[in-house]
Amino acid sequence: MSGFETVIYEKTESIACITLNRPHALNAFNVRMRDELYEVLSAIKADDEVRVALFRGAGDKAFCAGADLKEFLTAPSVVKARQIRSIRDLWRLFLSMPQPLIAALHGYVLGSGIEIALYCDLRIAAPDAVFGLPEVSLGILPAAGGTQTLPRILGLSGALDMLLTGRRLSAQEAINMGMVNQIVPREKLLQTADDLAHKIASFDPLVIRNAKQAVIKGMDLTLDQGLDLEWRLAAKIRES
Ligand code: CO8
Repeated sequence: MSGFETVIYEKTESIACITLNRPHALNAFNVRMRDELYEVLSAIKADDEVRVALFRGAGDKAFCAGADLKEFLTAPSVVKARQIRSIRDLWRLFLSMPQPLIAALHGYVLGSGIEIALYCDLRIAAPDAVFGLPEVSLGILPAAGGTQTLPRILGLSGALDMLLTGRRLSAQEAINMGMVNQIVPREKLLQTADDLAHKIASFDPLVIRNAKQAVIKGMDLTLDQGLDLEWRLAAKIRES
């Protein structure tokens, strides 16, 4: 797949790599990026060869500095936005991805940027990563899932701390709060993420996909229901 303007999609063996590619605007998320990510994720989801997908940001300064605020000022009406979301709901697509997603994070990881990272299953950060949801200071609510994904990862108090104050977290705070899995020197970020992707890709993909499903779906179930789910998925694998 090629010809995208805002993302770079590369597939090497069983690893897909998606680079948010608007470095001049700190990889701000615009409508074009939404559409291109939708296309790329749809292709990855349907591609059984892909075992792991890796997200990164182009340039030195940011993974993604949030929604494109310049474009937001010229946004279509709420009705139009709702129509588009019902046709191509990128955030539900993220949530439905069967393959593990890894985010390699550096620099600014703000607004929609952190919301993309929160849909990933593993987050590796460089020491310069800065995390924040500045939406309240802009007079809006996070609308790419942040109010729902953040408490599932940070717990209630950490999520409310970030959401209500808009304060930014350093990489160290983010790892202390459980938002990132590891911090590695900037120059080792991509290699570490790639090594992790290869390690996961070396396991049986059916097992990995079902392990992910058990955990992600189980989060929304009672423990009792979760145990049933786990049993069903484990049986499916045994039978295969
Ligand atoms: N949108 C558009 N352009 C941006 C954005 C952005 N979010 N962030 C940075 N840029 C551009 C700047 O305008 C600048 O462009 P130019 O060189 O042409 O002037 C270039 O990127 C470099 O940025 P700075 O010079 O500002 O770099 P600094 O290092 O001085 O500052 C900051 C970095 C602190 C990240 C600063 O750029 C900043 O505060 N950016 C905005 C961050 C922000 O508030 N993002 C929005 C979060 S809210 C969100 O994502 C939820 C959804 C909101 C609306 C939904 C609509 C779709």
